[in-house]
Amino acid sequence: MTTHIDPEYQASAIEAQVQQDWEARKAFKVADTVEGKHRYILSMFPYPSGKLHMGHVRNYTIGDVISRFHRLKGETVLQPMGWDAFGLPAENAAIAHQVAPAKWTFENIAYMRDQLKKLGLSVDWDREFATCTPEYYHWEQWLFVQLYKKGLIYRKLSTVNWDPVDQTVLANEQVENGRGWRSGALVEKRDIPMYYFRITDYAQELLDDLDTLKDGWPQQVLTMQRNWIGRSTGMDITFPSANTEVYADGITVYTTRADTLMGVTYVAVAAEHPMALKAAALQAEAGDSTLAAFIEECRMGSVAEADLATAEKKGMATGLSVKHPVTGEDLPVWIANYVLMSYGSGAVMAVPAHDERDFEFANKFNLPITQVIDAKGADDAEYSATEWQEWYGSKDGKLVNSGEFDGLDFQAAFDAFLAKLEPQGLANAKVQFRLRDWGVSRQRYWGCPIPMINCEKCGQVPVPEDQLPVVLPTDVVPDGSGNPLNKMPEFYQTTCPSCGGEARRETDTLDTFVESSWYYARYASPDFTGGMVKPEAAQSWLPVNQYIGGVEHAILHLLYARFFHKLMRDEGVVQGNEPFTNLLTQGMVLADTFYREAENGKKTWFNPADILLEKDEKGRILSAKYSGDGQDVVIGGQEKMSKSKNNGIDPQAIIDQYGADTARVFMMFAAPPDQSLEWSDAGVEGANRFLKRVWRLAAGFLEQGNPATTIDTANLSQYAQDLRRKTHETIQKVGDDIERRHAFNTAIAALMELLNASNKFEAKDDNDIAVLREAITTLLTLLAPFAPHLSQTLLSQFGVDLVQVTFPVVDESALTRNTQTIVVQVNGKLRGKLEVSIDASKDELLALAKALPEVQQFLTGPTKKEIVVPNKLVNLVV
Ligand code: ANZ
Ligand code: ZN
Repeated sequence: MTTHIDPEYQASAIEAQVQQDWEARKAFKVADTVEGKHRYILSMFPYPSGKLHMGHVRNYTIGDVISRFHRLKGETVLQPMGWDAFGLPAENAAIAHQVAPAKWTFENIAYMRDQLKKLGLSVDWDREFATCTPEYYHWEQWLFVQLYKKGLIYRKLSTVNWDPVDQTVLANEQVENGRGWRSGALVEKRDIPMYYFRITDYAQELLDDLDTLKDGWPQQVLTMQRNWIGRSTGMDITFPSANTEVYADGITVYTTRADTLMGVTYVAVAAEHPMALKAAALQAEAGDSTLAAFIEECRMGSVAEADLATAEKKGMATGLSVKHPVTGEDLPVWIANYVLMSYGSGAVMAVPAHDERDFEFANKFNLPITQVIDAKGADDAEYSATEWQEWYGSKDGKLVNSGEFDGLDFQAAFDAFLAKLEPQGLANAKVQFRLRDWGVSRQRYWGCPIPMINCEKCGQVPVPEDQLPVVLPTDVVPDGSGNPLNKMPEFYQTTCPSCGGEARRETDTLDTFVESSWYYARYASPDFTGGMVKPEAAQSWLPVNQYIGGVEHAILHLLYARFFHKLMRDEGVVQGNEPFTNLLTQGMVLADTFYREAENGKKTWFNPADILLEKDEKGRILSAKYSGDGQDVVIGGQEKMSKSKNNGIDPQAIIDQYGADTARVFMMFAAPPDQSLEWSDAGVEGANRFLKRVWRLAAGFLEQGNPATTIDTANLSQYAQDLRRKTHETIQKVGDDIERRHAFNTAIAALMELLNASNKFEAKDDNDIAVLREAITTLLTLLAPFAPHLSQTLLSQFGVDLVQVTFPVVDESALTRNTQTIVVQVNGKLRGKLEVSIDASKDELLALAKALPEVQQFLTGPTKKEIVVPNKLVNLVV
């Protein structure tokens, strides 16, 4: 092995070469079926927005480090990559630049694929797919049809958030403060027919199975899922009508606080509630449209729950009344904007003394407030009918002002009211979920066509399986005026599969969360033409062993993917109950912010790349100047990299300047993966210096020839033993840090120590050379998951092929120390150190300590006390 090796590290040259080698050898290709130890590692796939950002780089580096580690461990690892390719940005780009969303998307994919390859990911690129291809969404449509036939998908006229600018329905979480998340337009309400997935049928199972994930998922994510599903046990209680001549039914409410029943002072209904509509109709007959106008007003604005809770309370009395189910007393019925039609029964029994929203409402409209729970938070805190206290809402208290029920606690009161009202048909216990069915229809072009046909005679008819996929035309440039499919008879004109008559194809497309709910399964056999997943492939690869992604997907994406796994299981497509055994949620990437503030308070943000920093000798920042004009800017502190603060750092620039290995090592070293990572130029330079030193060590060793490879362990010098021990301790630590703790930062720190120890080592004979060789090749192998290009290049000079090599094995005998370091103190002050045999006796230690010249000079008289702490220190008191 006398190939010449560059004495200095040249990242760009070696990275391109190594990547070509992987590609030529298909180094990371796996088969659809696998035997032996294997593992499926998946990082959340990217939306092809145009170019990679730092969050992507972090996400994919973490996944790659884990993948490469397990591959070193001799396992067959599937690490795939693909594209979440449908969605709004492509349409918005189309509107802005008159380019077809398909073209825009595929161009972005080509560019980003190249960027990902330059990162050096050990991905099986033969499995790549984009979700916007008919080969993929064909099977999504197939599942849709199966679920529709089973009744797990239904169509319902529903009130939705309508964004008048983006011309689309928004999910509740896309509404922020009553405005569309993208357009900022005031959201309106509309009634349109939509398809729904009956996810509520799976609510209990989605909740229960979280327990099976408790060892593999972050606690915080499990809690967020639990809260989102929101199981509550409560009671349905009926308040009979007091105006049976006009409204027979009475009002049924759902409550989780049946204990407060005697404190009900009015009943509130949603604007869409039948009683509200009846009252408006009665009034209209009398020529008054006040209620109707109010109902209309409530219909505008957001249906997002969070917004409703905080929005200004609006209300109007209906003029109708109901009877209290226990006392028979008349209670007024109000329309209130804080009551949701879609939750419970769209009506609440209002208990202003113990519910904050009712309290606010009652105070605003002068409705009575009756305290019925004595739940003092502070010992002598008094109930106030004008100012809300946190503890009013507490369940821990006894009933008061409740007649025969006084003194009961929450559970006893619940049981007592149920016992009284259930026989009269006025109450029953009920489990309720906060989770609602998932509306998936989008009035958008760039999405998966919903495989349904609307026939005037037959209604909604699923597209027959042999006519799937319904292909989305790709040469369309939307102009912003609604869904272009509605203007394309060649798309929507069809015949009814049922009666053969003229019919119209559904032009709505699916929520893009549908594609990302099952892509993980498709990767197991991405080319399969017979179904969603090839059975043997699903058997081999699923579930995903390790899933990695941002915590921003902790609720919806993960819930939908878990739901889909169960749907596919019940369809016989996959086995097992959960798609992702282990989940790692990576932290955010932060960077410094810099700005100037105009007189009117408007801030202009400057990108960190355009800022010149002046620092003192300790590295503290003294001032920051914009390179464009040399004038000062304000330092705004570290924030999440984002467009709004203009503090994004382009990963491409880092890769171009230092190479991918440096970017990877920096990212993994700067913080544990689940914590936020502060971007720093100094950190990047530090990572680069580390790699340069590794290179110099290895290149220097090779340059000297140094052929010896066999270690004669029986005849090692003390310092050679020390280096061997360091080598094997590092193997143990790095293995444990990566596999068990995902503590990549401390693994790299251990590698830095091994580098230092190797650098200090002076080989004096062949045995020493062999020990140093072992240290260097071990360092390179352990470094390979982080800096694979550098490792592969150097290892090949040692005759080792990274693609073939396995993780080094710890030699337990190398770990045992046969010497120990003993600190010697005189009167508690450090005066010397001993390097002695591990089995030195107490007397030997004392004798050796006293014999040290640097100690002797302080032993001015006979010792009064001699303290020996085994394996640690000797303290001589004079
Ligand atoms: C009386 C009561 C007294 C309530 C009290 C709360 C506190 P969770 O736990 O989230 O399921 N509610 C019921 N249906 C509603 C709707 N359609 N829109 C708005 N609010 C609704 O919430 C259940 C509680 O939310 C119910 O318990 C009801 O108010 C309200 F001191 O009933 B409660
Ligand atoms: Zn028909």
